[in-house]
Amino acid sequence: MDSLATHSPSGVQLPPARELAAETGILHLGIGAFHRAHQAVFTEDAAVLAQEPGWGICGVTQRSSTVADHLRPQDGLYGVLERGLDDPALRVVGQVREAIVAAEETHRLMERFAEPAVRVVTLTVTEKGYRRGLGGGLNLTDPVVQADLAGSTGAGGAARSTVGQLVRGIQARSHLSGAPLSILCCDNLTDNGEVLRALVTDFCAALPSAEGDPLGQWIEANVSFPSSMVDRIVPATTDADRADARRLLGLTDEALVVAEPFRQWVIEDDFRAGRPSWERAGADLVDSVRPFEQAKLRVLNCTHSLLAYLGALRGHESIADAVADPDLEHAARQLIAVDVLPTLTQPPGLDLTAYGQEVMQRFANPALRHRTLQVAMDGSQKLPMRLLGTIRDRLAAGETPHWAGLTLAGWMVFVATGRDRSGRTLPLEDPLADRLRAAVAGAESADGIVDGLLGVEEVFGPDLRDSAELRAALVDSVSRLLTEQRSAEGGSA
Ligand code: CS2
Repeated sequence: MDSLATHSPSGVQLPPARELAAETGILHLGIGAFHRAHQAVFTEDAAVLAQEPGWGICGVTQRSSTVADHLRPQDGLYGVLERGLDDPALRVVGQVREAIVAAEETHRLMERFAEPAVRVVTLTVTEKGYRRGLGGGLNLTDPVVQADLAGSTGAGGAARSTVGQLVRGIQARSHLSGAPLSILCCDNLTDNGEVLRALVTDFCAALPSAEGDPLGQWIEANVSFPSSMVDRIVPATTDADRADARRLLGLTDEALVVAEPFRQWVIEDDFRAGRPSWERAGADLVDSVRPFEQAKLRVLNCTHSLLAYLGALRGHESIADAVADPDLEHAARQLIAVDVLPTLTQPPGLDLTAYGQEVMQRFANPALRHRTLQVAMDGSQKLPMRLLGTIRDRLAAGETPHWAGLTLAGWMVFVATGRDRSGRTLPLEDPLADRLRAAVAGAESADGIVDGLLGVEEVFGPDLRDSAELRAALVDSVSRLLTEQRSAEGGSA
C-alpha cells in the first residue's frame, strides 16, 4: 500500500491528496470494519467536496492491536471493496491518519482527547461495548467498570471500558485545553446519543463527588451528544475478498473492508465545536434522528436477526441464502408488514413500505456473503434494541406479535439447541452466554425453553415474562421449530 502514491491501478478510486486529512479532527473509538466502511468514507467525501481540511481521523482500538498492526505499515490507507450486482469496485480511503491501541497507549490517547483540534469523538463499539445493566444504565457491578471508576486499571489509570475511556478523556480535556467537544454515537441503540450521555453521567455520579461533580458540570456546559443512525452492511472480510482486492489493486491490503454499495447516515445537528460538512457527502443532518433510528432498527436489524436465527437453524450460511429460502423470505416480509410497520412513527420524507422492500433487496444481494452466524452474535444485547420494542408495542395495542414472536423463538431455539437441522454446531457468541445456557439447562420442551429464557431479566426486563399472550405465541413457535428440526434430523439420520 505504501507504493500507492506511485502506483495507479485502473478501475480503482485512489484517495485524495493526503494534506486534506493531515490534521486530526476526529477521534474514533472502535476502529473496526464498520467505521472504515462508513463514517470514514463519508468524512473523506465531505473533505473533498467541501475542500475542508482538518478532519483526519485517529482510530482507537480497545485491546486487540490487529487493526492498528494492519493500518500502520500501510500509512493508514485501506481499501473498501464494494460488492453489489455489478463487478466489485474498489476505492482506497486515506482519511485515517493514526491508530492507537488504548490498552497500550493511554498517554497518547489522553493527549488526543485533550487537543483542541480534535472536535468530534465518534464511536462504534457495538451494543455490548456500553456495558449497560438492568434498566439500561451503566452496569456498576461490572468489574471492568468498577476498576475504571477506581482508576486502578493499568498504568496511569488507563480505563478499559468505553465509557471509562470517554470520561477519563473528557476529564483530561477539561483540565488541559477546556475546549468544547461533541460525542457522536454510531452504534445501533435506540436514542444512542441520549443513552451515551446518561452512561457518562452515571460514571461521573459514581466517582467521588469532589471529582465527579465538577466534571459532570463541565460536561453539561461543554459537551454535546448528538444521536445518529448509521446504515451499511459490512460483513467480515474473507480471504476471497482479499484475493479480489489484490487482483484489482495489484497489492496486498491487510486492512481491506468489504461493504454493500448502499450507505446512509442520519445525524442530529447538535455540535459544540463544528463538524465536517457531512451533508456534502450525502448524510442527512436533522433535528431528530429518533424516527429514522427506530425504523432502521425495527425494519432492517430486526429482520436481519429473523433471517440470521431461522436461517442458521436451517443450515443457511449467508443472509442471501436465507432470503432465497421462500419460507424465510415470506416470514421476513410478514414481520416487516404486519408487526413492525404499524409500530413506527413516520420519519419525514421516508416511504416506509418502499424502505422495507429496499431492505429485502439489500439482504438478497448474492455478492455479499454476510454470514448468518455473524448477525446471530450477541443476541442478548441486540434483541432488546431491535425486536423487543416492537413486541411491547404490539402487545400494548392488543395484538399478538406473531412474526416478531417467531424471530424471538428462532433465537431461543438457537440458544437452547446450539445446532442446525443437520446437527452442525451453532456457536453461542454472546457476553451472556453462560447465563443463557444456565437458563435453558435441562429444558427439553418448548415451555421449559420459553420460561427459562423469558426469565432472563437483563434481556427481557421484568414485564415480558408476565404476558400470557406472548408466552403462548412463543411456546407455539418454539415447539414448531423444534419439531421441524427434529424431523429434519430424523430424516437425515
Ligand atoms: C446486523 C448489523 O450484525 C448485525 O446485527 O444487523 O450489523 C447491520 O448489518 C447493520 O446495522 C447495517 O447497517
